[in-house]
Amino acid sequence: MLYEEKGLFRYENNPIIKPSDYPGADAVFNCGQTMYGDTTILLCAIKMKDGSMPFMHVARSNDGVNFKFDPKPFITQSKLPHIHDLDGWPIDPRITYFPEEDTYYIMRPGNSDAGCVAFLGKTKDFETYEDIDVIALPNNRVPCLFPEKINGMYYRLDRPYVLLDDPHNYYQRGYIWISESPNLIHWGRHRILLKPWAPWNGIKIGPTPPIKTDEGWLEIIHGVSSSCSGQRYSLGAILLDLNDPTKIIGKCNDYLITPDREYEYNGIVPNVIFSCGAIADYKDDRLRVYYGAADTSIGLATGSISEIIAMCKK
Ligand code: BMA
Repeated sequence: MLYEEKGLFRYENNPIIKPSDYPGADAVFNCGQTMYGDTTILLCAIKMKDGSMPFMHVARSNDGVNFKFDPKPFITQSKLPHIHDLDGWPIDPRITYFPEEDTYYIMRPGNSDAGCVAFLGKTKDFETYEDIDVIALPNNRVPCLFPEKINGMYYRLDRPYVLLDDPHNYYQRGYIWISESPNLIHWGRHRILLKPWAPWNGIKIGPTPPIKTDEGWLEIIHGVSSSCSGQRYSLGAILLDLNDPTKIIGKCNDYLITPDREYEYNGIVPNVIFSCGAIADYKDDRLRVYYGAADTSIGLATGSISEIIAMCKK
């Protein structure tokens, strides 16, 4: 193995979900993740071999490693007229459980010829899903919501991006931004929260739904680095002030995990470890991260919440 695991450690029987687990699937993309009671829920976009548009499917597990897909897709292309045409390639759902409203909000990018917008939707039971609205203009990717209001406002993180034209490469550059809203629909006071700062994330970085801890909001982020043979997606972490999440109070200088296994190197997009969230098992001081490996299968990596926080503060 070339690259040490530095805070997130792979489950020995990875990948835990493979395309062969869903009939006709070509790839299982990066998943949203949350607890629904005692059940671990993964929301996976599945690309079919017949080339049809990916839909999002709920996979459930009682032990966190053995998952079973629901028979019907959970999110399909939106039927709402103002969303439908923007909803061309449903992927990358980010789930935030909002206890105060007993609601799971789902933010996701909407890919279309108009660019990439951001959608908000919700569910209470992972049986029925309701689209709410378009909440960001192009190009905005990886939007995600904090799990509670802070000083009376909803907060979100996202990554607007610019397309760079380079004679040798085509890539996007993106920073993490933070904004606030009184009602989840109208967002403003946009601020840059963080720019890439280390070799493992030199091109762009992107957020996942923040996890509340006594020490601050823990954020698993992805970071992209580039070389003449392509891009590499790794995971890292940052820590935000609980009362003022526009303040960064810690960040890992190194990645927590970076591609290093055959199923992370080989697939639809090689060299990718990408996550749309993380699950905190507070009693066990454990963080579970279900990640997309090479945009083809799902792996699990776990780490200690307190150790990752300590790494952020170093
Ligand atoms: C990002 C997202 C991820 C994907 C990654 C690598 O922009 O689309 O879902 O894993 O690219 O392809």
